Amino acid sequence: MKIERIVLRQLRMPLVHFFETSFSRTYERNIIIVEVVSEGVSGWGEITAGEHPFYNEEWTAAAWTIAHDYVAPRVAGKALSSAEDVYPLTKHIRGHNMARGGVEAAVWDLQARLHGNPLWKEIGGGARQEIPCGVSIGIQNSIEELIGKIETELAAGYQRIKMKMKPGWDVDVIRRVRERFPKTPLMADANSAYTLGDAGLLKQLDAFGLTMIEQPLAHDDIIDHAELQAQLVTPICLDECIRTAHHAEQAIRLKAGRIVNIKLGRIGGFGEAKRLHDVCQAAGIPVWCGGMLEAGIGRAHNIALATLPNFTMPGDVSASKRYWKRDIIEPEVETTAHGTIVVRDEPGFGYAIDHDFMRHVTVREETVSANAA
Ligand code: OSB
Ligand code: MG
Repeated sequence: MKIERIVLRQLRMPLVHFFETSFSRTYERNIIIVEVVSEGVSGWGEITAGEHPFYNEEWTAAAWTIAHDYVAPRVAGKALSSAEDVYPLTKHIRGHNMARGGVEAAVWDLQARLHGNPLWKEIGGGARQEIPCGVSIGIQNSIEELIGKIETELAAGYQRIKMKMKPGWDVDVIRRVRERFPKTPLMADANSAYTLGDAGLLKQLDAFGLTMIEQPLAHDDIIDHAELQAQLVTPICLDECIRTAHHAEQAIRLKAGRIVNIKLGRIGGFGEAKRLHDVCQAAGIPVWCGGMLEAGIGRAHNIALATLPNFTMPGDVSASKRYWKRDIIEPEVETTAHGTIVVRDEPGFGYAIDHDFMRHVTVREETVSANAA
């Protein structure tokens, strides 16, 4: 598989509703799409970095530079024996897993198409034909609005509700939601907004029977999470602080959490995501697939990932229409009335790209070609 060229496109797509986390409010996404070409076939990936370096160190503008100046030149022109080769080829770029992972995932999609396989089969998935779905609901302007949104999503069939939390939008909000929805599987995601000094406040959440609390402490911390987990009944789920399979080994050794959120971009692509999946499975730690407000290509990649066997909990991957008036794929990602997404069997990521619409939302495009020399 010789990679002849890599095309980067930056898309600008407004969200149907703002999405607020403990670190910022997003109205519009600036997403980088990666196209890798070999033998006249294109594979597609999505770089999942946010617009600002607040979730992790990556953001659109920097991810473009890293992908264009560092990742693409290390992959273009290479004769790869497998998509597995991409992760080691770019490993000496420190951090920037999303920029690396967007290119890596595109090469997996290309390999699947060259083999005539659906992506889920190419990565060794296929443990389920339907993936269970939850939703992630951002911080709202009022508790009433949050409750209204939860009602809508439960009526649509989603299997669990994740609420974003931050200091000032935590115990009282979650108590109200639990009172209104006594039986619903609920969880909360703090995106690193607390410290160990807040253990007393976080312990109050044990009263609400949450399925888990996600990344309460610093984005790069494992040790304090272990101390907090020892004090909590509620399981901790780790997101930001797990960037490699090795981090998960360390977190498991220290008992820093009982569940792991796997995000394809945060972990640098399918190769390391599979290794992370396997480390967790061997330790009896369930995983689920997180999201980064992806457009259709990233969404479809998440669906493929969530067919690996240890993705036993509902993830954050949900219908396109929750984010976009119009998605860049056809059909859009849709959910069943029982809150699942049916996995598709077409080669590659399983959906068609709406090229006209993608062109319409493209604000920047550059090609990195294999150097003839
Ligand atoms: O922490 O899981 C997170 C969105 C942006 C940044 C971080 C996170 C999220 C989500 C949304 O929770 C997941 C989604 O619906 O795509
Ligand atoms: Mg999270």
